[in-house]
Amino acid sequence: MPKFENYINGAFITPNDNNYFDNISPANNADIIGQFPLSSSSDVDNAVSAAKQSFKAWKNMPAPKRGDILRIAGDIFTRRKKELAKIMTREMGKPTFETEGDVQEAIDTCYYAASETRRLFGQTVPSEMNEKINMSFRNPIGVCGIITAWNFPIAVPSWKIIPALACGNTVVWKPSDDAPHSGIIFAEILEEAGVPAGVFNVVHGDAICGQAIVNNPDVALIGFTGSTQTGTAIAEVCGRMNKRISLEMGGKNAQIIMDDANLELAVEGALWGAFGTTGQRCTATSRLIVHSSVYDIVIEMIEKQATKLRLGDGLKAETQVGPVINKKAVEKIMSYIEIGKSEGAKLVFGGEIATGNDLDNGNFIKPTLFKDVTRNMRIFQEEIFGPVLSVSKCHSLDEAIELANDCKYGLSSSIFTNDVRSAWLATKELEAGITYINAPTIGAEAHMPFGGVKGTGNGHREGGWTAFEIFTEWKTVYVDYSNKLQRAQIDNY
Ligand code: UN1
Repeated sequence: MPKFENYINGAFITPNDNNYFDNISPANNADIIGQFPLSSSSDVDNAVSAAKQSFKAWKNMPAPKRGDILRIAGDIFTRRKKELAKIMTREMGKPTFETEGDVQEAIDTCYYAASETRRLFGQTVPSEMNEKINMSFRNPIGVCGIITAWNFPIAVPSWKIIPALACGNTVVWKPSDDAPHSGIIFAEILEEAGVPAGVFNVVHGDAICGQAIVNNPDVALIGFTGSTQTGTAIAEVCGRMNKRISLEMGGKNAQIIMDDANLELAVEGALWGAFGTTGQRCTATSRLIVHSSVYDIVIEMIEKQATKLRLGDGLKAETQVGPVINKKAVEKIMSYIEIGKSEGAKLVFGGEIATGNDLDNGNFIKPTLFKDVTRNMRIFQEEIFGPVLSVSKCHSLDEAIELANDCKYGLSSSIFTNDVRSAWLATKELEAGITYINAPTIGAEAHMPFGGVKGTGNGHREGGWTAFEIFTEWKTVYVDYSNKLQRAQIDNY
């Protein structure tokens, strides 16, 4: 059985306590991918101290030179895209066409960040006084602790790690224990690209390891993607320790279908939004809000196509929907299906574990649709993170928007309509960080702000330029060349 190690200070090394966990394939639980370190806080301390020591040299490297390294990382991700996609699929399940897209997002992020290192805008503004210059620069923050989920094992970590490095920070990353192999390849790629030893470190493990990163006083910033419960707990610690924190948490994203929509397109969007990645995206469509005059036909159209979706091992070319991540997820999703039934929602299709042939050894749940879901039901309100779509009826645009907003999360949203006014009213009123018009709730691009309002985030946006706001802080500089003491506010007026 292959054994993998932490990546600390430029080398793959054994965890201090010599403890490891098995990485199990969700498509076939008999397939053990390898053993990965179950790190303790002493491993985290070593990684943080390497990151701390390498910070000065890295921050002092001219930003465009750091960008050159990240551009090469993009080239290596490109070269290894297919190989890496297979590794990701084997450990987290989604089909290879999706994992290839996942790697592509990291490639886009590397090239985007590399070009931003030639800008990293500051400001130059007039002074109140003569012969004085006012300007501001962006400085890196220090050691960044990055903690991520398994559903986008390369893309989402890249949204944090690559801009953090571009800005001159050093990084300690804990990948999810459901997708650790992807973390190994990420380290190999950054090493080959020329990221110096200690600048980027990977520590594998469970919550103990994550907590050690959050609690380490030398970690100045935490970037987290995961559940609202964990993110909120991390934020409490960071609040006490005065650390910067950027959170990407849960979602319960709604797609609205109006009576004037292109229904074929809207249904295609709903299928991809709800059952792509087996519903395991923060941006997944988990609520569909359909105008009463097209409600029955839309459900019929979805049923016809969803029941034909081919479930299976994501490594097989014909697979459209992969497994869910682990047995705990199966239990959680199945319990929500029971909750939906007991709340009085009508199960239209799915609702059970998929069995037969290649499915018996994996974690497969049939795409599931509930109709007549009302706002007070838990399946309308709570994040399920699986292939379960809840459909609710609306009678007007106002009601649709009001239903969509009746939820504690606010990541993504979507409306299918051919009416310009409806599209713009929805854009204005939907309480979500992202709104798609005539596209599903998924499909974010690497150079645009990504994040949510309400229970989804804490005001930060990853992706695009906004990530550079997270990973820098301002240095303000005044240069007085008047050769006399000029006292602002005092001598001036
Ligand atoms: C996530 O849902 O966890 O827009 C990230 C999308 C992807 C990224 C999703 N590009 O669905």
